[in-house]
Parts: sequence; structure tokens; C-alpha cells
Amino acid sequence: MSVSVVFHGDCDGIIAAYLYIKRYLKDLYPSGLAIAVTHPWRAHTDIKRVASGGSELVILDIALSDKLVDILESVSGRYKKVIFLDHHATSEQLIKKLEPKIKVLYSKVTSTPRLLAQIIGTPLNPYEDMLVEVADICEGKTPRSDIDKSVLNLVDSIRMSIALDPGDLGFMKYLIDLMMRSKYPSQDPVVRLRARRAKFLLGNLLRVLSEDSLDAGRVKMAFLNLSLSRAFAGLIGVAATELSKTYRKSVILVREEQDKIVVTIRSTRRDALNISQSIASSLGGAYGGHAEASSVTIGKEPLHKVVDSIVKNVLKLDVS
Ligand SMILES: [Mn+2]
Repeated sequence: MSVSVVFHGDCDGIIAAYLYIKRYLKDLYPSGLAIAVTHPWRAHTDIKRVASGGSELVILDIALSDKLVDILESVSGRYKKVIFLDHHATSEQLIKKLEPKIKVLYSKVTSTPRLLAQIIGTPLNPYEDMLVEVADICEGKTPRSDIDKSVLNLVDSIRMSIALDPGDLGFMKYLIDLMMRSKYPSQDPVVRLRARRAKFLLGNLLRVLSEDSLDAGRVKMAFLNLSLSRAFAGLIGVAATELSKTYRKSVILVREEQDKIVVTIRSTRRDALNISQSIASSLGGAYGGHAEASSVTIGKEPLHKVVDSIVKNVLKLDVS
């Protein structure tokens, strides 16, 4: 297979994959395409693994990191064409590091599908247009008050069904296939079952998080140990967004993973990047994302040490 499409396994990432394939690679779909799903924190490893070479490599909706820049440079020689499309604020400063061989399509718009809509020369059809709107809402845009209920159902079912297991490539392909056939995923039984399961888990996770959290003025902080963070894996970002909306605060969610600590930040007050930056500068680690949603990845440390340090050095609270 000579054309590979690698995309972020979230709501706007999968819609970007659909729209890109539909508009530029339709003749090759499905059997002539290698489709892979990834996440920003492991994109460099995944791309290294899947990039066996061919005519074209397309990367959609993945925030750039120094590691990813290095990997893209090292694999770009294996392809005739490498295309990088993204909307994350933190990618902007790294784009100039991508060698001229990599075609960069970047704009700080709400979602990657919105960027695609601007690039595609011809007008979108109503179905495509609706999915671009869905992607924008998934990425934090406030829906218009007169919005069609079916659009909100799509937001909910796509976001939740993916969150149940964001690494499940088989399901991602299933969703892309529904979109390629202009179906409503919100009406599909497989998608609905997954969304329902995810919602049940999300309810439990929100309960765990709100019972055991720390309030510091405009910030709410919560934490998950390794076993909890495994149990709720894909739902953590969604939960942080929900908490931030419910309490109208910026949310800092610290979780332990096998070999690292990940801090997820959500903010309706648009200070997620500032918080990430100060966490990364006080604790070390890489951060990425945008003003409403971002994350920091820190090396393996005891969870309580990281939490203490954020409380003291970032929130500047005196807890004695
Ligand atoms: Mn995304």
C-alpha cells in the first residue's frame, strides 16, 4: 500500500480523516489505503512504526513535538510526498523546523476539518458541512442556540464512542466507513452501544474525580492513580472537559501511567496553555495543545510529588 493516512484518534481527528480521504483519496478507499490511528504523546513511535515508505504519507490533527519533528524528517525520504495538516496552537512554533520536503498546511482554526474546509476549493455538501460543524463543537466551539438537535447527537455519539477505546483502529475504520457512505453514526447500533457504555463509565469517573479533588480559586485539581487511569483511559479528556464546564473552573487532572505522569488541562477561561507551560517549566516535560485544552507529559515520578509540586509551584498555594 503506497498511501498512508495517520490521524489523531479523537472526534475532530477522525472527521479530518474522513474528509481528507473523501476529497483526495476516494479512488484508493478502502483497500488501497493504509489507515492508522495515533495520539500526540505517542505519535512519534507510531509513525516510526507505520512509515514503511510509499508514495504519500498524510498526518492529520497531531500536535507537533520535537520528537515528532525528528521522526518526520527521518521518514520523509521514504515517501514521494509527506503532508502535515494541523490546527493546534503549539504546532506553530515547530512548523518551521519541518524540512521543505514536508508540505505543511497549518492554521490556528477550531478544528482540523475546519482547516480542510478552507483548503478544499469547492464548497462542501451539507453532510460534509455538518461534520465540520460537529468537529468544531467537539473542539470546544459553543453551538449556536438554534442548532439542529441531530448535530448535537452526532457530537455526543462520535465523541463518546471513540472515547471508549481511542486506540481501536477497527472501530475507527468502521466510523470512517459510515461517514464515507453519508450515514449518521448517531443512528448506528454499534456506535450507540459504545457511546452508551462510555457514558456509564464517564458518570463513574466524574463521581470519583469530584469526590476527591482540590479546589484552589479558579482551578480545580484532581488525580488518578495507575489502576484508575487504566480503567478510564480514553474518557479522561472528556471528563476533564465536563468538570471544567460544570464548575466553571480550569481543571488540572494529574494521572499516573505505566512509565510517565500525564497532566490534562481544560479551561473555559482559555488559560490551559499558560498552565501547561508553567507546569512544564517547573516540573520538566513536554506540553502541547491549545488555549482550551492541553496536556503535559512528565517522566515517571510519584504521583503525590507531582501533585504537591503543582500545588506549591504552579498554583502557589501554601498548604502546610
Ligand atoms: Mn484532535
